[in-house]
Amino acid sequence: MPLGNGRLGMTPDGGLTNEKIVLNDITLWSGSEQDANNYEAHKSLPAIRKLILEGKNDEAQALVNRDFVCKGPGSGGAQWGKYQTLGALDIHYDHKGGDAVIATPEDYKRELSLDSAIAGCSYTLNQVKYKREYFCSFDDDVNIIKISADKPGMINCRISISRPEKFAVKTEGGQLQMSGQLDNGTDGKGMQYLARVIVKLKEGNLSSDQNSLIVKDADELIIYVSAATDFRGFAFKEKTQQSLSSAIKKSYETQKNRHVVNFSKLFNRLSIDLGSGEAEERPTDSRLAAFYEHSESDPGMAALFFQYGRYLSISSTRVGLLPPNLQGLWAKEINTPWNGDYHLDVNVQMNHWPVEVTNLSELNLPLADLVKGLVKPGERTAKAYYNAEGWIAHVITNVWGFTEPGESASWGAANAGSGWLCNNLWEHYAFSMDRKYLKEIYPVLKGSALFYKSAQVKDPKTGWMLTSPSVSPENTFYLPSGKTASISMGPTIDNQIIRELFNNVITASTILGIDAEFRKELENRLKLVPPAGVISKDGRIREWIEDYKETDPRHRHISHLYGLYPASLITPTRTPALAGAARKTLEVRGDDGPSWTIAYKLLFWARLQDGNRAFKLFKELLKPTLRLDINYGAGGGVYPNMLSAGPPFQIDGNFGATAGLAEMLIQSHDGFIDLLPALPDAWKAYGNVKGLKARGNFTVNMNWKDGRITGYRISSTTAKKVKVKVNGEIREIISEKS
Ligand code: FUC
Repeated sequence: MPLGNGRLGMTPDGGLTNEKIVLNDITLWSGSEQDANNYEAHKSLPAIRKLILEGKNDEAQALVNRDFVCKGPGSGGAQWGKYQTLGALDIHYDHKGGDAVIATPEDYKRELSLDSAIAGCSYTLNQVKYKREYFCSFDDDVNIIKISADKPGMINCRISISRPEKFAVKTEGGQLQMSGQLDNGTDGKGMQYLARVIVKLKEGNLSSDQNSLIVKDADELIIYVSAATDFRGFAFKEKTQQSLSSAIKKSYETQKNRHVVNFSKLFNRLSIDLGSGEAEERPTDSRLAAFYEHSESDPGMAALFFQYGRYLSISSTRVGLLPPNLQGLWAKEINTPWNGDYHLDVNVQMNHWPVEVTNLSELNLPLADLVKGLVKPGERTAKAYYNAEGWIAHVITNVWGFTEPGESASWGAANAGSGWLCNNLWEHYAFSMDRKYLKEIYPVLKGSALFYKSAQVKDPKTGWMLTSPSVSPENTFYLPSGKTASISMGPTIDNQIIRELFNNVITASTILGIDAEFRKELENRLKLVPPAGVISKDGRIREWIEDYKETDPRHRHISHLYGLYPASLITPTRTPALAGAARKTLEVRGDDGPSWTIAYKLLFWARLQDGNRAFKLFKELLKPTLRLDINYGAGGGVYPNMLSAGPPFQIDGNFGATAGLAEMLIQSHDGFIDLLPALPDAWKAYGNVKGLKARGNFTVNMNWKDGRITGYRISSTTAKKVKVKVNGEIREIISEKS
């Protein structure tokens, strides 16, 4: 049951006698800032580019691997770091009567309330009803666990805290503390952290030994856990004590009420009802199993998964801090898969796709902050490798501002990272219309555009200006010689990103009334940027500028459809031929893959306005699985707690699906608000949604019956003209003032 308040996370497992509660802090990273730029790299650039032009991409790739990757071990190194679990709280319960004689509890139940962000666990043992309640408080910024029983003196337990490495535990004046310092990859003196645990008892006794707090014969127990790190110089020792002191002064009910009030301010902005069915009464694991077989009889599942995604967004990030990483906030290990980092070739972007349209706009800001921090190091990288102006980030980053190429050419040389991030930054403006924000991010967008503009080179064959060297994220192709390579010039995604970014910078500079000259330069350059898509011999969108065949036709990345989503360069109405080629591309790629891939395909089909196909992808995404291996191929799904399984656990599948479900209900990228653009048969009968957002800062409520809109309301802070497509007809209306 993942809980979080945007900084602290807690995942209780509901163990009967031994409960493990995984703890997290979104800032807890090993590693440290480094300069892994190869400042000589640009000297190899002419040779690399020449080999690519000669069709010797494999030789170019060897050169990239030699001279054009980051210095040192890159993401495999200790300095690069990892997002890690903070540790775990272990509670050993001693149920009176002796656990040994108890076979199974009665009425064992665990629950997670999405609209209050509180988890629960209850059961009856030896005629005593026990209840546990957990939340990561949005009030005092501490984790709280309340354990009670319906008979006095029944709470007996030992509470300890640990992590797999780099920790020391002590008890002091009734407080249990765990502290430590992670490896920074240089002198070992990396990030410091501290977790404090205190308890409040009703009746009973508290004692402690060196490593644990021991509770005897209490009627009720409340555990408070505060934790923090020294990330960005945070006064973690003082702050953790202050939050505890503040929390303990309040009654449990007051704390809980304030928690719910604060959380609800975000969560309650949107409500969704897609109809209900009997399946809702089932426990989640059995409901998931049934959904995969009979999805049409459980329309509420999509609403649940959608709201779960919103719940996870609110729980895993907060304004002023860090964006959700590959595990959101809920890593349970030290060696987190893929370092639990920020992958820039789809994953961190996907994590943010739902936030605007589902009315959680400010949750995009931590990503914008992260990106602002990449500009300075990215300028060094642009110079070192491309002798170019502006800034670039390649495929992966961490909290230490890594922008260098990755350690291997096949994936590490992608040029798309920084430009793709700029899409997220732009979308926050497109939805919020916040001019002040636009002014703030303009230098970031401009710097990114400047990089591409100054790094592009002319392809003598076509006359187009292209990135070189680059890769289409993580994919490989056959050269005519039969050899394989990943390095090429101007992969389609780069061209789409550049087209979109230049247009956004042109629009932004016009709105802000600045940089007329640079705007002109971009306008001119745009004439030399390849179109949004080129159709291959077999009717698909080409992934590369040449009509190469990919080595894996079912490859998980479908980067060349970037123009379909998140960009809106390809649409069924404006570019029907390209939309058709996008369909064909998706047919060949197939519907399976790691969960994020399935979610992305759901989004693509929603943009192609095929509701039933999008729904099929949703069903695929909800395939129950317990797999934990690192998967690059087929087999994505969800775990019984509905966290997305790549496998392993990777939260982008949850967020991508939430964005996809929203995209089935509303779209606003084509100059008008489209209500129900991709409604599947499964949701036709009835629906009611309140609080969706559309570009232009509109809030949309609507309901429908038998596939037709029966009522809608579009509001905005000031009444203004807006086009809306309702039941197939576009009309212009004046929005209501909200
Ligand atoms: C990219 C994807 C993988 C995985 C990883 C975190 O490398 O290709 O499937 O999602 O990011």
